[in-house]
Amino acid sequence: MRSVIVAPTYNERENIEPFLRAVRLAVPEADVLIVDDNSPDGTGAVADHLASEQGQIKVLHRPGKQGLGSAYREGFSIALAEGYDVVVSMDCDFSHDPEVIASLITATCEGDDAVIGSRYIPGGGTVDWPTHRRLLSRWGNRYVGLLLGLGVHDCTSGFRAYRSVALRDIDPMSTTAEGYAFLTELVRRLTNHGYKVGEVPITFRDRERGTSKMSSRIIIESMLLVTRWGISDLIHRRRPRRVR
Ligand SMILES: Nc1nc2c(ncn2[C@@H]2O[C@H](COP(=O)(O)OP(=O)(O)O)[C@@H](O)[C@H]2O)c(=O)[nH]1
Ligand SMILES: [Mg+2]
Repeated sequence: MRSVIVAPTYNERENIEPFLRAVRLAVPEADVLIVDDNSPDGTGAVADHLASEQGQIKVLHRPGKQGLGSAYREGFSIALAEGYDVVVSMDCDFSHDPEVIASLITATCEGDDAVIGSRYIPGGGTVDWPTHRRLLSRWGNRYVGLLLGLGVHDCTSGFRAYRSVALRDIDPMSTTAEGYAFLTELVRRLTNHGYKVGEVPITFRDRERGTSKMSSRIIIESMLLVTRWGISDLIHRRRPRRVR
């Protein structure tokens, strides 16, 4: 099983070195693809240096900040073209514990087409997150559950492993969302295609270094898209019933 960890970075200078070291220790056999959007703080150059020092690390340099969804689209496209069996996605700010990567990869080997590190199943949770972030994430996921009914408890967690066959089939490159909606859209496509999506409990810790890049624009985008998909699902589900 060849696996690659795709990690988008924007202004993560203080995190990138400890992150890459922790990943190497946790999953020595996995490769890493950093997708850096020309971080003004020089994250990309630090990543390049570590890549030449440690090996098994590639750095994709993009010209400027284009959003999380766009970074994953490009990162996934490279990972799929390079023939990895499993593609892992995660943040590089230690909100996602590198120690959990192995259990996500194992779950894909044991029958799940995709596995989500979930905060909202027994054993999972969030630590140190400000109340407004906690409420937004929790209620955002409840809203997704209510409208889309995907049967997944944490659709906005970016800590995941995908079997490449399933990821390729749902064509992430044809998505357009920039932020959390991108993550929800992938779950929606996976379940619509009949793929088995598992969940592994994780504890999400607020970052200790650097700052969040998520904006209210991203949150609004996410809510609007989820609402649109919910309405569209409703219409499409009703249509066949009316015909019959
Ligand atoms: N390449 C790239 N990475 C991004 C962008 N926005 C966020 N990231 C990275 O995506 C991950 C999650 O972002 P973060 O701001 O921590 O989101 P939060 O945890 O929801 O507050 C981090 O590793 C960021 O550096 C972007 O526009 N481009
Ligand atoms: Mg973060």
